[in-house]
Amino acid sequence: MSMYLGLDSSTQSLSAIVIDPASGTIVREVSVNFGSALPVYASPSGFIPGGKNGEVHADPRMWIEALDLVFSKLADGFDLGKIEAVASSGQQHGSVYLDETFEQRIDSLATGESLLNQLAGSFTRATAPIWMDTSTGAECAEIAAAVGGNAEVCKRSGSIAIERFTGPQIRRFFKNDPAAYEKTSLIHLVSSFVGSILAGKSIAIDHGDGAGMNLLNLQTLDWDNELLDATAPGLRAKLPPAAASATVAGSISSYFVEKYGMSRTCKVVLSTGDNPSSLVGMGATSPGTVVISLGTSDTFFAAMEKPVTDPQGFGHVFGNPAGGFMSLICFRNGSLAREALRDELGTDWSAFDRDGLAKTSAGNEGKVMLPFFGPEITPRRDFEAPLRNFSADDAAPVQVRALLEGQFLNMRLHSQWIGEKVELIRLTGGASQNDGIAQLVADIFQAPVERFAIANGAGLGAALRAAHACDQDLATLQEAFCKPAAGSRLEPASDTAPVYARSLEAYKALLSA
Ligand code: ADP
Ligand code: XUL
Repeated sequence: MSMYLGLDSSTQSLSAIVIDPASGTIVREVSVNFGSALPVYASPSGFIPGGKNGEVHADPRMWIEALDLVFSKLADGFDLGKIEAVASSGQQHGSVYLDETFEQRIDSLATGESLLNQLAGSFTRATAPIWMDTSTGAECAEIAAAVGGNAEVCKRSGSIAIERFTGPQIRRFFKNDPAAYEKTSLIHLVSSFVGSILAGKSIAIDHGDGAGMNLLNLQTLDWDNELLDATAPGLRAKLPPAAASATVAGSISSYFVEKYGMSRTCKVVLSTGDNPSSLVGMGATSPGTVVISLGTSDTFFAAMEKPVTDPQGFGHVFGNPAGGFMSLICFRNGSLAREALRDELGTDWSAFDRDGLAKTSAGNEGKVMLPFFGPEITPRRDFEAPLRNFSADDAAPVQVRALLEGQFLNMRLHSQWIGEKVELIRLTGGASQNDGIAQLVADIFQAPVERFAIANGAGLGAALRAAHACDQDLATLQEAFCKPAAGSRLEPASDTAPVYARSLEAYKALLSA
């Protein structure tokens, strides 16, 4: 007994991690890749390709089918009866639209039938908009105008009206298909949708993921009446309540007991978004430790005690599942830009590594680049060629250093609104394995960098939250599970501090040029 299950329904896959706090080990990890395991949905990367006008949607039936698949894999040769609690994490902002039969269906699931067959009839919107969707520019403007401007939306919800956030997506649905909106009796986020199926009843939306909707008031931690009215009529009645992430929603549905051998007493803890969940899984739930994820895009997130908002409107505030709040800033030009320059120069990642970077020195002799190879959201820029204060014909090592320094100076500049000192950086994502890039991050932020062996911080965070909700001490759990890989820690070179203070000024000058 006393093992804990964490699920993570991400863009491309549904994964599961089982932890055993007594031995401090991960005892089981399985994953279902939507594209390869469920080709019938024709979504090789987890969404329906070719959406028009910025639409990026996924078929929610794919997520349901994956849930049965992941439990089959988990139960194969493993006694799921040992699991005391389960929690889920999900890609943020995506929304699922359900009719009045949904709650009754999840409450009476027959084990002889699949989840898909029993739940497929409950959608009022065939597809679910996900976080990559940019189709709601008009709706964002309408919501902002209705409540008195974006500064007001940001003050209330922690973010200005953002295209991918759930409120603007709901408004677009209401405008485009009012009859289907009317028929919708329940709207869930991806995370709370999965959690509801597990619990056999509609569960609340937690403050972590709920804050990514442009609907949650960060002061009252309830849905904001003005934002609800600005979004769509009768919306409060269609939303589950908002609640603290650590809430136990109930026990597992008998479907999972009878079909997969879960214990009848297994608790279901509220779900949260993948970024709040990663904050837990990366051991960063207290201010001072920052997580920088270098994936397709780069993200920067950290715990904060009070909900301080970004006066420029680029950053977001979400709930911290361990209590309090967290910042999140997304930089679209992450690996996308690094790959673009690598390919343009006809080089490989070695040019970005320690030896490649050693051909130039910190500060790049004042040569600075705005690292935007495509549209950027932090700061907002339409597509333009990267802007340099030096020649585009300079040697490859100069270009590489200029790009990397530009990326992390941009990150340092646009995270200053958080107002917390960066004491320690936990680096994750594909590019974090690159020692040259990791050292540059340490130098530009003047803070040590640690890297983790675990790739799925969100899934681990979910499992840790499940254990925490069963009265296990979170700090002790994080000490046992959130350990940096041996030899992965890098210290900042202190002699680069004044160099990067000057570079930051040069970067700001180029940005406002
Ligand atoms: P995501 O989860 O967003 O799909 P990952 O965190 O898996 O992304 O990161 C994948 C990215 O990591 C790749 O697109 C690649 O650009 C980058 N990457 C992988 N290895 C290296 C390396 N050695 N140096 C720099 N970038 C790398
Ligand atoms: C955060 C965001 C993404 C998704 C995808 O605002 O849109 O990080 O959570 O995982």
